[in-house]
Amino acid sequence: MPTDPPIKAPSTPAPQRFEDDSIAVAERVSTKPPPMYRVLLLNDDYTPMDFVVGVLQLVFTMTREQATQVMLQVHRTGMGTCGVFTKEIADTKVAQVVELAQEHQHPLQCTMEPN
Ligand code: TYC
Repeated sequence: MPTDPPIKAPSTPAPQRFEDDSIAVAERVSTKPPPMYRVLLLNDDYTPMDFVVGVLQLVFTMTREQATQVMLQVHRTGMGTCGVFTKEIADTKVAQVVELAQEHQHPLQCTMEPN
């Protein structure tokens, strides 16, 4: 029985030839994964614990138990990870946390860093 050829990573495609004899050559095909960003929550002395848990559930779709663990990690150590995302998603989540905190007049801070 003939064996299948090995599966290869996508490479730069062959030059495309047109009827007018012109040729289009792809410069490069990128197979790199996108850069990822870690979203961090910072501790403060004023934001209520229940509020932080609610924000983590809402913005990061955590269960109440997961959110409580992250909140306590932040409360005890000063900082904690909410998740790792592509830049656009990390930007959006940081903005959502900051907006919720401002709406409720809590000093909760959220930031992101390259992972
Ligand atoms: N330290 C806060 C308190 O004692 C709770 C808290 C937890 C605040 C996590 C911010 O990111 C935070 N009420």
